[in-house]
Amino acid sequence: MTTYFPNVDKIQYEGKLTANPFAFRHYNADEIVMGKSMKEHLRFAVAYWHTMTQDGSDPFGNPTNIRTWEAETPMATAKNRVEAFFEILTKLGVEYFCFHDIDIAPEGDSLEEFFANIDEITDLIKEKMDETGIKLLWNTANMFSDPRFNNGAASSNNAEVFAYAAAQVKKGLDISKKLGGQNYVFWGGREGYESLLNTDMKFEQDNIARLFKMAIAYGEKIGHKPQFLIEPKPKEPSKHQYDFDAATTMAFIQKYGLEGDFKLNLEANHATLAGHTFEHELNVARCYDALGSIDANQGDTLLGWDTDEFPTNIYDTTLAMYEILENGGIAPGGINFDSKVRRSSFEMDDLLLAHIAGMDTFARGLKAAAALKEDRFFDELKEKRYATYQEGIGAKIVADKEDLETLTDYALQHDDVKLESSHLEMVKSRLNDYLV
Ligand SMILES: [Mn+2]
Repeated sequence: MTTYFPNVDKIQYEGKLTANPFAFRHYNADEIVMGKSMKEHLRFAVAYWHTMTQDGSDPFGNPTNIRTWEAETPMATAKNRVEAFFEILTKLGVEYFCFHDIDIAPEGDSLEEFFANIDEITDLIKEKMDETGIKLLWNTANMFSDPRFNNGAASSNNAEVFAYAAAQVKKGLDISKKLGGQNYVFWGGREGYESLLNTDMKFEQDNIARLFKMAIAYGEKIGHKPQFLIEPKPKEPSKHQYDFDAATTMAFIQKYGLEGDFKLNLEANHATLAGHTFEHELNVARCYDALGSIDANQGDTLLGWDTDEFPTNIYDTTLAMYEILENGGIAPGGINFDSKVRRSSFEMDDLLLAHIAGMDTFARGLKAAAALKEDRFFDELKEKRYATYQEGIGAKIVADKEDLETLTDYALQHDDVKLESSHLEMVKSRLNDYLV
């Protein structure tokens, strides 16, 4: 059997003192944290697009990545990629993966040829899944790269584009059923507008909801209902994307009555592009019981675009994992590395090193978040901060027993309000103790 990573065996946990770069220093799959194994908490997934098809090119430079799976024809390359991908998953001990339709199979010269290529490649993927026990976290249709999606997919001004997108979604659900996909994602990169001068925003959003309802109906028809997820992003490639952030997307989901079928797939770098922290977006989703899955990566605060870097910031992963613990876990979603190696990390083995870094960073985040939860660090802070609602007038307010008149009577007799300091600097300093 061909191996694409001949120098690396299965990655093992060796503890933080190891000098072996091909070892986990913090991620110990079977270690129990708060009653569950780390792998059950984290449900890691590898993203086909960044890991298998990203070539290291940028708007100013040619591809840099050395990829030994490149072959004579696009189909031969696609088949090699399946082999290499499952070698990566197996060596990392990652049990889930995600892909867009165009990542796995060449588009060919027609939609019919594209679908035939998808059928052939998903047969291979299914064999590998059966052989290894690795599962499909989610798949999606790429409805943004081809020039036909210039003006959107479901939100396009051209009905033939809508039909084409619908065909891709149908195929996506067919292969989700074939591979036992647990979730199905919609990311509307081109679902937005360039100028309101020629855009009917309401019409376009109605059409996006139409496509989503068709997806729900088709899932019911074929007896396969993955958790549907919408992935918010504020901009890039569109100037203004309709699924701007978690709150905007929840308004959309509620407006069109999609709450029973749709949750959110939240990405760290999309959160920061929207001017939020990642934990803010996760918390918003939790407020609506709509935290579905996450795309793990990080942006660069010095850059205004979506850099999709592997997560290495333990502060961020700790606060993200805290939200996930508060959510009671992320299943049937997972932690998908929507992350790409930097242009200068062009060797094959960098793909493994980058995932090891990301997995270790999330493992550290999990451990720190579990300690925060076990110590009731945030619970005690918040209990104290909202204590005035536990008794007296506060308890009556939250029991809905007061009104503007009764509260006016109360305030007239209690107008000497005393506040307590938040001591926020001390809180942040104590939080640091959990990270190191
Ligand atoms: Mn991104």
